[in-house]
Order: sequence, then structure tokens, then C-alpha cells
Amino acid sequence: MIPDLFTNHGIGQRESMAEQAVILRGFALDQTDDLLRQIFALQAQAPFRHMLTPGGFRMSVALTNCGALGWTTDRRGYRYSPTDPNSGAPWPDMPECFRQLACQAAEAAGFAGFEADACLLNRYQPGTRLSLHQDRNERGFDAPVVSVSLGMSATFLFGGLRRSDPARRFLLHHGDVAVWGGQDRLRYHGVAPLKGPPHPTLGEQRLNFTFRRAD
Ligand code: MD3
Ligand code: FE
Repeated sequence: MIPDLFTNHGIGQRESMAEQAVILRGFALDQTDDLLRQIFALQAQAPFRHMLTPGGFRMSVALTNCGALGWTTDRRGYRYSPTDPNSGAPWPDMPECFRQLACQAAEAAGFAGFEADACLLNRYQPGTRLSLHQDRNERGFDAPVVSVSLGMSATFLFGGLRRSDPARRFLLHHGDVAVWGGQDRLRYHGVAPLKGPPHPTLGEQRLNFTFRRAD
């Protein structure tokens, strides 16, 4: 059987996580072919790689970027950089379909006029996790962050403004888009170790890309 035809994760519904944080179920579903084509082209120029944290740990998430600025980490710290540290070349351009999707999702969530200058792509394989953190390497926090999930479903951990605040769990599925801004922009969040059935088209992986205004 083709599992996608028998799976309904609430496509078209909005699931509120907090005042200014929402999951738009299936918002990117009709564009996944285009998005995946662009990701395959992108990773030929700037391959997914495991970076080191300032503490010296290898991240289990593999990442790459597109757009004017890309998020990086090494022993010297976390920062946005206009170039890929592996090649010294600028990050690949942000594909037009990425830019449009981010802008449309932000608008649907109440943040009109969002223009991302950075897109971070994360690749998860079974066991890959992302521990609780805040996204705060951007210059300002006025703009929202938009995140698109493709492939295997993952448990997203959604906490509060302090690391010790309890975290709620939300499942993010293929084609879901999450948008958060305003008072919820600095919430702690993470992803539980990836597990579960492989995705019908992407196999044993999950791709997540987040759009931000970094500068
Ligand atoms: C944060 N990525 O790259 S994005 C990251 O699935 C990152 O790869 C995760 O955290 C991933 O920095 C999660 C999804 C997300 C959704 C809603 C949020 C992050 C959020 C609400 C508040 C704060
Ligand atoms: Fe984050």
C-alpha cells in the first residue's frame, strides 16, 4: 500500500502551540516535489555536514544553508556567515520557491512582509536529535522564524522562555510548516531522537529547513 494515501495528519488545519506559534498542517504538501528538487541541487553545491559545537561535540544533525547568510558552528562559536566554511564559497542562492513559501506561510500565520535572508537545512536520520535551545544568533528578534518539515515525522519539543520550563510535544509531519514569532520567538525548543517508519519517498530521513531574518 502507499501509506501517504491512507494518512491524514490534519491537512489544512492550523494547530496553535502558543499565542504566536502555529503549525500549518500540510501547508507545503503541494510543493514538495519542487522543494526536494531544489534541495538535491543545493546539496551538490554545499553538502550536508556534521559541525562541531563550541564545546567540541559533533552535532548529530547534519546541516547546510542557502541564502545570503548561513548558520554555522565550530570551536570558536555559533554565528551566521556569508560563506560555506568547507569551500570558502558563498552559500547557494535561496531558490525562489523557498522564498515564496516562507513569505506565504509567515503571512498565513499573521506575519505579513517576511523576507528571509537565511535558510538553514537540517537532516535527521534515525537516532538524530536536537537538544533544547533558543534561536538567538540573529541580529534582531522582530521577524518570525518559518520551518518546513519533509520526510519522516518527528517529535518537536516546545518549551518556555527558561530552559527548565516544561516542554510540550508536537508531532511534525511531511509537508507541515511551523511559524513562530513575537513573544514566542525565543522559546526553548528541540527535537526528540528520530524514530518510526521510513517515509514512503524520502526513506529513513527527515529534512527540516528554517527561514530566518539573520541580519
Ligand atoms: C522554536 N530546528 O534549526 S524548527 C533549528 O526541526 C531548529 O530541525 C528544529 O530548532 C528542526 O534551530 C525545529 C521548528 C520550530 C517550530 C516551532 C518553534 C522551532 C520553534 C516555536 C518556538 C521556538
Ligand atoms: Fe532552533
